[in-house]
Amino acid sequence: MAPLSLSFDIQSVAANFLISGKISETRVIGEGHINDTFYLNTDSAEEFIIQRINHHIFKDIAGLMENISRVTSHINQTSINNPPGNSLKAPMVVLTREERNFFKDQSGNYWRCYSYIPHQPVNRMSIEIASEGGRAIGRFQNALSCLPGGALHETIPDFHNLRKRLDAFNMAVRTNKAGRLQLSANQVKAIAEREEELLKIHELESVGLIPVRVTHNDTKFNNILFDKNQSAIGIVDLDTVMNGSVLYDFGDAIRTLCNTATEDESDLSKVNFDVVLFDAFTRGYLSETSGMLQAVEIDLLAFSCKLLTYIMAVRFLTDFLNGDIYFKVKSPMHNFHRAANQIRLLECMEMSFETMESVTRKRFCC
Ligand code: GN1
Ligand code: MG
Repeated sequence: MAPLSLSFDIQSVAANFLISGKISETRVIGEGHINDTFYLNTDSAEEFIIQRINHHIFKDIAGLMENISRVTSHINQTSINNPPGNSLKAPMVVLTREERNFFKDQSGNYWRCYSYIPHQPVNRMSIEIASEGGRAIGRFQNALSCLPGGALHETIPDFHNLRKRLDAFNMAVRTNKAGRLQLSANQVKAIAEREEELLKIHELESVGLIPVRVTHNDTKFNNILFDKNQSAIGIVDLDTVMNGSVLYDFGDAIRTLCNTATEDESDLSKVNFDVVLFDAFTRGYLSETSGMLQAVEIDLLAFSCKLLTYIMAVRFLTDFLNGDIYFKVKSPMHNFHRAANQIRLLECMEMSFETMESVTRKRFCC
């Protein structure tokens, strides 16, 4: 995959899509670790997103785009029928001039185009935004519970399979490809110590005790879009929408929302777990989903936050040990810092765990 610094002629890429009007602005946006994202404006003020999809990670682009077309149409259709204040948009796929939902260029890059959802960046987190975010994830899962048309493609097999993630991690430790094992001794130990405990959801899942639903699977809080009134209006980054458990969506949203530092922060004294935001998000989430969730799911919500944080520590450290072959990095220690950050966050969650469980197990109904 060519790095983003290798500049693309986005105007030429855009010419392949059904974009009316002349392009007046293009710029790189987004903080994703996998795809490359560009914003486009036109002289008719119609705004678009163009993305280069990382086909080394998403190996079945046609299947992926079929999923996305189905999911975005369904979410937008459901949204039309919802009362104002309860609607949620997904970006619409813009077709190519050949009426396909992606385009492959001569160098083998895969591109797609979306309509842009105007929104406001969240500059200051608040209880209201956290709660709105929880409602949005809940509404999204609710809407997907009646997605017509059969099973979605599995865009990344075993995406949240902790057993497989740990196998890959243990292999990375054994092979020590990048010669970085010694540097990571403390983090490797922290991961090994928690293996047995954190495999609990995987084990319940393997024997069919966790409901399989259609879920987002990458619910970083910044994948929820807000308007100027701080209402959640959209959900983006739909590449991993497929069969999964609501627990992964809940845990991943909390992992990113309640960290008092960014995921990349290397000063671990800044990393803490914000219980107030956790409470707000959980209330919002359960107000939308308590009718849909089974007892086993509610019971494991707090645990899922530890799990998702642990999975990310495992994945970042595996990539560090392998020499940074998966996540985009800005420095050689980037993945190391991310892993250490997630381990610190996990320790904070462990300290607040009783409080977290008392919040999730109250089963709020409004
Ligand atoms: C990746 O690219 P981005 O930031 O949307 C990753 C997620 C991780 C996240 C960690 C397909 O998502 O699973 O949670 O980084 N996506 C994929 O920041 O691996
Ligand atoms: Mg993503």
